[in-house]
Amino acid sequence: MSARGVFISIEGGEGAGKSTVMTALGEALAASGRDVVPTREPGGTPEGEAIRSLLLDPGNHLLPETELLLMFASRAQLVRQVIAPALARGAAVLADRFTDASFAYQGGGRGLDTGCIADLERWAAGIKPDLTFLLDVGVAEGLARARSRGGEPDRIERERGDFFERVRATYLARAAAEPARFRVIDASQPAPDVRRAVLAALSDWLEANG
Ligand code: Z5A
Repeated sequence: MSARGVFISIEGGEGAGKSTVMTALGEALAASGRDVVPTREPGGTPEGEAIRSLLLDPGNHLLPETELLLMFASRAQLVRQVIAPALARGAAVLADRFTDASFAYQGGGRGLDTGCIADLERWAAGIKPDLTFLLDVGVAEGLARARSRGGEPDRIERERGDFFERVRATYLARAAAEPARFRVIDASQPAPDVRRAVLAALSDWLEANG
């Protein structure tokens, strides 16, 4: 665990319900008197948001390597400008995605070399979450939820189902390899049940670590 604030990330595939869970965790941490700093990736800084537009614009034809480097470019800004200062002053940082997403999407989904991603993780991010919630839902169900929101799918949402199956499998493999950090939540449950499961896991974790 970090020596100062707490760093919590929320991960999952399309339509897993990260937004709902971010809100629930933020409210619970604020109610316990913590200064809560929510972030999102790619994005979270003015420069990172510009990189996000580049990454998600369906009109751009990015190579997998370019995509990976842009994810880490956004993350390098976010860590240094927002996350590290917040942790240093004792805040609880709630990250809507962090490095696990690069392993899942660019490693699992695109097939890029995991060793290169691990090198970037060490060099460009240099920090890992203390606790990671993986919201796990079947690909078809997650995509249906995401599509029910309407709007045009972004560049990555246009990928085929097998891409998202590899993303999901990579997330689950990472969670199995690091059980102390990950809490896998069954996100196919109704939203109030997901919320309850996440808050119970947070409370247990804070009792043991907080
Ligand atoms: N990406 C990457 O490739 N590599 C990286 O390193 C990083 C990211 C950091 C943008 O991320 C894209 O960048 C993303 C991964 C990639 N790719 N795609 N595609 P993002 O996090 O900003 O976007 P997203 O993953 O597309 O978010 P999302 O689809 O909005 O997912 P969500 O936040 O988990 O979903 P939600 O908005 O909370 O819920 C979706 C809908 O389902 C909504 O209508 C809810 O009301 C509904 N919902 C939520 N929970 C439930 C339950 N339990 N039951 C029924 N319905 C529910």
